[in-house]
Amino acid sequence: MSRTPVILITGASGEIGHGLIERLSTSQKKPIVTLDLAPLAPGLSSKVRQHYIGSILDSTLLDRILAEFEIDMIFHLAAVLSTGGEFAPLVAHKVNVEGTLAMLEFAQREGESHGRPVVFLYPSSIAAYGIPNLKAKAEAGRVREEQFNTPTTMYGCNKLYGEHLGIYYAGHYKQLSETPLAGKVDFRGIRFPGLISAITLPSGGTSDFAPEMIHAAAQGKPYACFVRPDTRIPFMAMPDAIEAMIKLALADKSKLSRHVYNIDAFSPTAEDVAAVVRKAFPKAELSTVVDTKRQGIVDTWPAEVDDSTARRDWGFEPRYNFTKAFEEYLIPTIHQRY
Ligand code: AKB
Repeated sequence: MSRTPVILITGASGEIGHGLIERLSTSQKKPIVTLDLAPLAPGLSSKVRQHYIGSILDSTLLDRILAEFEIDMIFHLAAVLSTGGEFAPLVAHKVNVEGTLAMLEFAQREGESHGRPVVFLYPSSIAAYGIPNLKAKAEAGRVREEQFNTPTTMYGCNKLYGEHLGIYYAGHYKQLSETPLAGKVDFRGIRFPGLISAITLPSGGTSDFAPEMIHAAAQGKPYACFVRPDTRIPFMAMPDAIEAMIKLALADKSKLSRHVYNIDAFSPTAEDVAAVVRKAFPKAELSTVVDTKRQGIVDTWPAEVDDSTARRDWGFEPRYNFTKAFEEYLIPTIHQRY
């Protein structure tokens, strides 16, 4: 019996999965199969061929998926984020490293079985960077992919290592065996900035202060921001993150000069975000109560990254700058939500 070719999304019930399923279900002909420990959000089940509830570490479940479907493309979103990972580092390692390894091995096997490489889209993160102090952060400018690769969180270490595992699977897998096995995984990664969605809220991240501030204000709830007002890291509106993932996944491989790319959109301070939130929601009750530990994490992340290679190789171009993200996406969409 022939298997149906599909796109597989792991961690599909998380904040990126929501928009990715919506977008892929309208733009791609191929059916979508999803996997997560949790059910899909209401309204999404009808957009996927099948949702599996289970773990990326369950090899029996992965075998079941392979028996039924031919996987052409994987969006491997499942991860424990940077704050969550500091509370449970071993769990983060298991999910982020062992889980990624299991999915790469899965992609490798699948690529071998149908004779062409499986595109493996891997969301990495600005957490892969670790700038030693605020002076160095201020002087760093737009940080390039190969600079400051010294993360300080378990999640950052896991993401950086996940990138290296992907590159290994793409180019060097079992390099001493007689039959060449490398190249059956077409690994493509993006180092995402903090993401801000009008629809979903992240959980367990350290860039969460911006989306939390906006969603709290929209619901009329008070919010105490856990970082200093002058804290600056890169952010991006969720629709641009989703477009970028799809664009890189579909990009002509011959144009890609690297496996992992920075992308950037805007870099407001926490105070800049608070100011537009106050303007949009004049009754917003925003304050600051610095959590020195989480502050310490974002202080190691760059204020801006250099995404010129993504722009050149596969035409990355965000639609939303800071003003547009709020005026044209976040505020109007969030008003409909609450
Ligand atoms: C986090 O804060 O952990 C994530 C990220 C920047 O990757 N949002």
